[in-house]
Amino acid sequence: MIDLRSDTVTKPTPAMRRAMAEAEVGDDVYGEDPTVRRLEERVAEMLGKQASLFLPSGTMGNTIGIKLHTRHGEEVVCDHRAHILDWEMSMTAWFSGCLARPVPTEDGVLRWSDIEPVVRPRTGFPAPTAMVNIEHPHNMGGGTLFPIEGIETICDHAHERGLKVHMDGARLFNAVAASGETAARIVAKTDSVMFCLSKGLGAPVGSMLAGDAATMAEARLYRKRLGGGMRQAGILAAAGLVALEASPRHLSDDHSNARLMAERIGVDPAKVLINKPQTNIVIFDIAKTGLLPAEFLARLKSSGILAGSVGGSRIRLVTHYDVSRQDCITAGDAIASLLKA
Ligand code: TLP
Repeated sequence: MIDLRSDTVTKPTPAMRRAMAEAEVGDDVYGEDPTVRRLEERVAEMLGKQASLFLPSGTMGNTIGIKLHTRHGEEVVCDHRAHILDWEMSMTAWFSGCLARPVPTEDGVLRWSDIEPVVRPRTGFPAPTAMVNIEHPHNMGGGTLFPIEGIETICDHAHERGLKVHMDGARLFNAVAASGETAARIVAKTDSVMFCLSKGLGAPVGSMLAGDAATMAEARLYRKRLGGGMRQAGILAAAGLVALEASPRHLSDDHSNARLMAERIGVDPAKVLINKPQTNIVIFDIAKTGLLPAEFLARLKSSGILAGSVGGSRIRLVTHYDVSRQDCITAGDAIASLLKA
């Protein structure tokens, strides 16, 4: 099977497994796991933030990020296809007691001019706006990238208005590979950032949340409340450290494989693909085939290809280090002939 459902399906590399077997560990709820500490220090250094926190998942990172910057009854501005809005079990409401204020965008990439009109003051009638969520790269937008100036402008204006900015950077290192900017520059003006070790970087488990030291000390308490206090987690952090060192250099291959696959799919690309891939995600629309997503996916599966349905008539393919260039050619051609038929 060529598994293009997500980059979460990657298996740990032999180097990760070795590091896991040999990891020095302690009880991380007591703050005594040396490998977790090493990972948290390394991530803080790479991102230019004072501190970071190792977490079981990206969803927990976003949940805590939102909690840190809001109080019950406030609003969180995001785009209308944001992961926090559609794919995280309404944690914004469930854990933080806040409303999401979705702003329509073409491709997930917000501009301050989209955000400004929905920022609500503390006048006693509307729910006041507390924060802005930036998803970079944008998953359901098709792996799209914010321009660095766009991120900086959003942060500057948000801060002037007393709002915080959280970055859902689940695939931050894909953004680094595609844009050539450093991770530290991308996140410099954000108040918090989450990224996943377990997506394109290939670690089996784990995400990181970073920000200033006081905010991360508070984040540690929310992690415990959510049941995310892990004990000898150094076994997992060890794989994360390998992922951080070894994987970023392979991400541009994933991006060129995604572009290649999109080109092979390319029957009438303007009408089928939602955009030209900038990172490792290809999304296309099967509305004109007259097939339901489940039918289309079943036909692909019978040709040895796994893809995912991401709402409406949209199908998503995600490249990663466990699919080769040849796999992407095979998948692209199979999809093209299915679309033609
Ligand atoms: N995304 C998953 C699914 O949930 C859709 C995927 O296969 O792409 N932010 C973004 C932008 C994400 O894409 C994801 C996972 C998360 C947060 C949540 O991370 P996890 O799955 O670790 O909770």
